Amino acid sequence: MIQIFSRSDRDFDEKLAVIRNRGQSLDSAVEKSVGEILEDVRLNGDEALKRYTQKFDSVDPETYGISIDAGTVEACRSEVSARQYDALQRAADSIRAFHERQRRQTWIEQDSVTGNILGQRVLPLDSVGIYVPGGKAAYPSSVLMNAIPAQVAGVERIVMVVPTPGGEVNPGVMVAAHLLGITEIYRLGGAQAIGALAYGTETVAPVDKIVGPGNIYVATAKRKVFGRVDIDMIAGPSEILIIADEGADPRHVAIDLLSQAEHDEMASSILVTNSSKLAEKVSVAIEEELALLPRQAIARKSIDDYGAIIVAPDLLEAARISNLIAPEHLELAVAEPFWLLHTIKSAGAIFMGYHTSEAVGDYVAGPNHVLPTGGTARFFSPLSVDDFIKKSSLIYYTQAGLEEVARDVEILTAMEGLDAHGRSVSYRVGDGT
Ligand code: HSO
Ligand code: ZN
Repeated sequence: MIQIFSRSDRDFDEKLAVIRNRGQSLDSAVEKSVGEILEDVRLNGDEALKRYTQKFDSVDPETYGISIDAGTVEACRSEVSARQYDALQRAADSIRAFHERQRRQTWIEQDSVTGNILGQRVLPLDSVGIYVPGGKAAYPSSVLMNAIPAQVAGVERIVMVVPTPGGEVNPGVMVAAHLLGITEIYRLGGAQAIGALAYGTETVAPVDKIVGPGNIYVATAKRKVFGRVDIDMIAGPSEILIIADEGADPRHVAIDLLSQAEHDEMASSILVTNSSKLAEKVSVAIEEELALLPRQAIARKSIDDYGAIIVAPDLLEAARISNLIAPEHLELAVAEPFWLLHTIKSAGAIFMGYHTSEAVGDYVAGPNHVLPTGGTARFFSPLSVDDFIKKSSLIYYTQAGLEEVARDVEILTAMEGLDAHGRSVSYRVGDGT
């Protein structure tokens, strides 16, 4: 059963801390083995990749090779129905349309008095690697969400790595890649895949940035190669928080909570409501709905360990609790969601009104479903086109412009004892001796 508690409970803070701190322990054994794998890949390239892929994924390198060729990808088309393909295509179109709005422009401005020019140039990264998990979290929708913003940014080389346990490819993932025109795909997973993308091997040329979710080995490897390459955020266990008033349908709320719980045993699903009647009804509906789910075991564990219904005195207090958690997904299932929105400070994506289930955002609405987890919405944002660009500052000074600032530069350089800095300006304005 999901636990129900109240804002006024004496142990409220402790109960919330269990949810907020889940999945934060660092595992030194994982750290060590990831470090060794990365070093091995850096030194031994393809040979190390083949060894690890055989060991962890049972893929015989002689039979399969490291690359997934066009023929294999093409063959997956027949395993995906026309309806599935069309739905993926429509999702891709709306994701692209949304991300088009995020594009940033280069700007450049000239001062009308001095003639100085200042600006900021925006260029796409040259190359990006997308990690796609194998196993239970292999989602075609995540291929779209990771790759489309990179394409909109103008990234030329998008590489996909995906583990293929036993040599089996995931047709949905392959078709999503095919639909986007991604052709450079490798059968690689785990820390070795991250090593290949960061350092490069004989077969895999290195990339500038690695994005995409993965297990603890992948997350640890991404953290370790950060600095040599860029990475997106480190994905942790995900969460949904729903603020609902007495007008919300308890069954809708229950199913939405379960839609996050079925992802992962470590996922957290929280309802905060000002109605104790709703709290009771949702708790009952969760049990009924749980019984219907194929992924019942995962969802049950998530609900029992990290699920909660919190009864708050009013919606403003509910918003305060939500801000403490800074959830990845926040639903405002209330009569006036746009009014409540003003009280929300931190949340990855905000789903408003009684009709907006998180699932529409996971798939078809257009905004990205790669969102900050584990309270990091306090400072991280959803994956976006911004993640795939770099900016350069542009500075052009005229003689008159330089004369105007020369004195200040001289004073500041003297303050820091950096004479060559000072003289680089003095000489140009004729003060040099
Ligand atoms: N809700 C997930 C994304 C996803 N849902 C993919 C379905 N497929 C992110 O927490
Ligand atoms: Zn989801």
